[in-house]
Amino acid sequence: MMQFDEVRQLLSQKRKIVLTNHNNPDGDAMGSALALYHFFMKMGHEVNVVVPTQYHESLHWLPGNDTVIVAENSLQMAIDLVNEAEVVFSLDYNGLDRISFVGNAIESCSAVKIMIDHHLQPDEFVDYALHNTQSSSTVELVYEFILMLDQEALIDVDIATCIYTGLISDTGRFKHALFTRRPFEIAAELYDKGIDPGEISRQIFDSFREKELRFNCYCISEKMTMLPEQNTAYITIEQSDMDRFGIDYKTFESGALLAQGMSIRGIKLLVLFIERGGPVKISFRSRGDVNVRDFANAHFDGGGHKNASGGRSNVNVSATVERFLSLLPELNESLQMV
Ligand SMILES: [Mn+2]
Repeated sequence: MMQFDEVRQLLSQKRKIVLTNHNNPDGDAMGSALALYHFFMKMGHEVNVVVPTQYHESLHWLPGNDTVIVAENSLQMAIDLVNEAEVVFSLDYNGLDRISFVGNAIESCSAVKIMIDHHLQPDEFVDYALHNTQSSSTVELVYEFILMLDQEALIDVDIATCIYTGLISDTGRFKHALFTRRPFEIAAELYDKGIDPGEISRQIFDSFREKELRFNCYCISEKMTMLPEQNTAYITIEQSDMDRFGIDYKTFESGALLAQGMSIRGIKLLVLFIERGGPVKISFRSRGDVNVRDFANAHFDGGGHKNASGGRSNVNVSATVERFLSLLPELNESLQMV
């Protein structure tokens, strides 16, 4: 592992930098990449943002979005950029299995690799890691990274806007992932840089297309099963459901639907099963001591955070639900706690 002084030294000369984030990047992943894009450009580096897959259009307004290279659309260009890079950043992910398309290139390239991330159990594929699971978001650590380089003065309204986007995305507008006071302090600093918090919040959270809102409401109304004894609900979505509403599974952003489900009074666990091409994708949200990271990790080839995790299953949706229901008693004790 490198020391931070070596990182500082490395970045004191003009470098070819590639910023990467995870599959189906969310507000934190895109906010981290684009904040650092603007920051390193201002430092005088040659910078490219390479993301593995497409992402939701509610993030397309972010400053710098035009420069983003989507590997699934421009694979050779993405791989060439990684291979030519002198420094590669891994943002908001800590395992190469989180980045299809460019994972192999990142593993084998000769660049210095730097991880900035807040997920549990990082793999060891980088030369330097700024990693803290107590951080609300990766952008929080991006902000700290800029401070560590003594470059706070370079943070302008574009950089601040990208950081604030990640902050409100991962905390659900300061509702969760708050282990410290730091997110509030950073938000105040960003406010002083001239961001428009109301407008950013609207862009991220109030940007449904009609069909998306109708689809989410349909899922809650028709596709959600309550298990009142377990304070649990689950939602199943099959390809035909998405087709009916013209929803593309590749860019479907399930965060809002999960948040709606978790707004039921007394709910402790919400599980979303989505058929999307290959394996069934599973998302878990929980409250309090219901540890969905360990549960996803033990049974569904997944992981994440204690109260927000994901996994997958190679059998169809109904067989996956059967399996989930047979395993649910494992969580009974924490589900019954008041
Ligand atoms: Mn994140």
